[in-house]
Amino acid sequence: SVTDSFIAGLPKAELHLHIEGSLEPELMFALAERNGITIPFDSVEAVRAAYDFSNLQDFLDIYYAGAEVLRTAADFRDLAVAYFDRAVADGVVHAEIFFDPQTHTDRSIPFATVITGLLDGMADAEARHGLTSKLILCFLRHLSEEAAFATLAEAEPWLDRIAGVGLDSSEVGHPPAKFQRVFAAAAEKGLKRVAHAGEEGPPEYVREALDLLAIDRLDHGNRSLEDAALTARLAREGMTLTVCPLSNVKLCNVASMDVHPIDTMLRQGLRATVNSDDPAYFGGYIAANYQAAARARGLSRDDVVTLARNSFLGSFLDDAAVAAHL
Ligand code: ES4
Ligand code: ZN
Repeated sequence: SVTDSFIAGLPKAELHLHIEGSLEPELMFALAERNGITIPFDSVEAVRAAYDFSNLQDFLDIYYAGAEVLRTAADFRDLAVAYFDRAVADGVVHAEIFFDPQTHTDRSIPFATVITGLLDGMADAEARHGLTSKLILCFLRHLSEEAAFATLAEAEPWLDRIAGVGLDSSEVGHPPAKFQRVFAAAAEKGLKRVAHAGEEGPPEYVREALDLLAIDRLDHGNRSLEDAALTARLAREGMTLTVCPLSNVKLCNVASMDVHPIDTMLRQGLRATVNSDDPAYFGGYIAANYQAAARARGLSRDDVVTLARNSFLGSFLDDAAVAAHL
């Protein structure tokens, strides 16, 4: 069996991490105090007790409320520094992190405040730990196409520091097709493209992400397994799936870790990776995700090494940097 120290010691890339989802309750309280904001909880324990979700929307409501304590560039830097420090302890050597600018610009926090803080945190992680990182700007799919285009326009001065665009938030009812034109515009600017699909939405949403958004990487993708032809296509095309086991169980998209499909994905030839999604909300960082999935599904050391190797193959690092990590 695979030990915790083997997993923690294995160099890995994190490819599916919402930085706002790494806001631990302790930091939430500290930032609320620093910014003179009151939050509707009496204690860290009360916050954690509220993290009991039945589905994605349940979680998103609490996640967007939690983000309200983030106000200044220093807040975003401290958030990122805390995540990177924690990730290093789990053996992460490279991280491609999502941020949700609309969650902040819709509360009148300037785009520049958000991104300068995050970039400061990224520089700090590289200086102190040698951890490399990239930023992926996510559009909130429950908002309009027009709002996504406005966000892409705001990102224009920062495009040399943004690796790609993504698509997150409430999936069902907001198919990838809604964002076809904004993804095409992002592609023309040289940005990579990823999208959450098949987390709660049907296999058809995964097909749309492939065919209409021309994604370079698929976030979650679990429901692809319901469609054998789609699964075969993902394997044939070498598409990377960023799977998030603890998230899947916490959001009730998988009944329990004992029936998580991570091993099925590997056996079907999918380039699956393991990631932490929103670790402050879902009960563990990346090593805990590897451990829980490996234990429940009986993964071998070779399987775990394959997952870590896939994380570099699926990253947006250049070929020389990927080769240096394999
Ligand atoms: C998310 Cl787990 C998940 N799914 C979709 N959107 C998200 N934003 C943050 N976490
Ligand atoms: Zn996610």
